[in-house]
Amino acid sequence: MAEVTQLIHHYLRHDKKFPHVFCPGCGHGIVLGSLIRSVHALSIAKDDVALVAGIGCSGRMAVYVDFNTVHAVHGRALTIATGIKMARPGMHVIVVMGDGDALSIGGNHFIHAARRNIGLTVLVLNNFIYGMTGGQCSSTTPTESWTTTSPYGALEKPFDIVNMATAAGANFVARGTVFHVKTLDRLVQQALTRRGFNVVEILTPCHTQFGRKNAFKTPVDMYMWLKKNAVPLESYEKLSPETAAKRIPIGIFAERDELPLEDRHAEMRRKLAGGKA
Ligand SMILES: Cc1ncc(C[n+]2csc(CCOP(=O)(O)OP(=O)(O)O)c2C)c(N)n1
Ligand code: SF4
Repeated sequence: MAEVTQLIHHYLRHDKKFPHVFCPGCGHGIVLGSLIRSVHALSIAKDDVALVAGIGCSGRMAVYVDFNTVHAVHGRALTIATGIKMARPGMHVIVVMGDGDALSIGGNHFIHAARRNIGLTVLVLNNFIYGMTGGQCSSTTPTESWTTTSPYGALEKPFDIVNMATAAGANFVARGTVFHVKTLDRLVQQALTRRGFNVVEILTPCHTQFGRKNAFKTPVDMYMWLKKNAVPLESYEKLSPETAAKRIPIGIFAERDELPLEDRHAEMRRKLAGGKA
């Protein structure tokens, strides 16, 4: 335990930025732990990491962790991360966003960053809601769920982040949860070692704004919900269509080796310089 605490202190701005804002039991803290463990396991130096986060509860991560950090404008984390990666292609540029940040206000940037296949590691913390601002519907709120802006049940169909990232051209696309922590660490580590646009959707339902009105009233109910409903892809594929419709597959959904944008850009510059650059 002491070792874990020491490790975490090495990576956090623990003397300045705490106490944190996460509600007790919120999965966002688990994602932060997974990110720290993954960076540590891969021996990536803190100075070689740029962490860009959007706005929202998830966005607070950039404030807490002692990398090079930007707490960006809502929905624009990917634009800032794109600039950093193009200027410093050797850096590990990690982007942390909520589902609102990534798929609602930032949805257009998300599909185009995937299309460009720029070398970013993107963690989308999908809590099905706008957590920080009081629990309004987001683009991933399941149909018929109750939220502050859908008091009679949401009418719209949610985006499937994995399908969208895969269709738009991302090199690596995975989904994990804050209940399946060892799997999550593995997925985040794989994403960090992949070139090109790599996305891990992380299911981390907001029990405060979403769960209380829907399927889980407490953090424990939320973790039990994830335990029951999130199924490894290999098992998911063997389920009957009726059961599969009620479950969410987790694991790796796309693995490609397309050249990242920054490499194609470097190659173009080399050609324009007559092969001398
Ligand atoms: C341009 C702009 N519009 C709206 C807001 C208000 N706002 C702050 S956080 C947020 C929602 C965040 O939701 P999400 O990205 O899903 O993150 P979560 O808080 O759920 O982790 C909104 C709408 C803002 N900060 N800036
Ligand atoms: S409001 Fe929801 S997402 Fe935000 S810290 Fe609380 S539980 Fe987590």
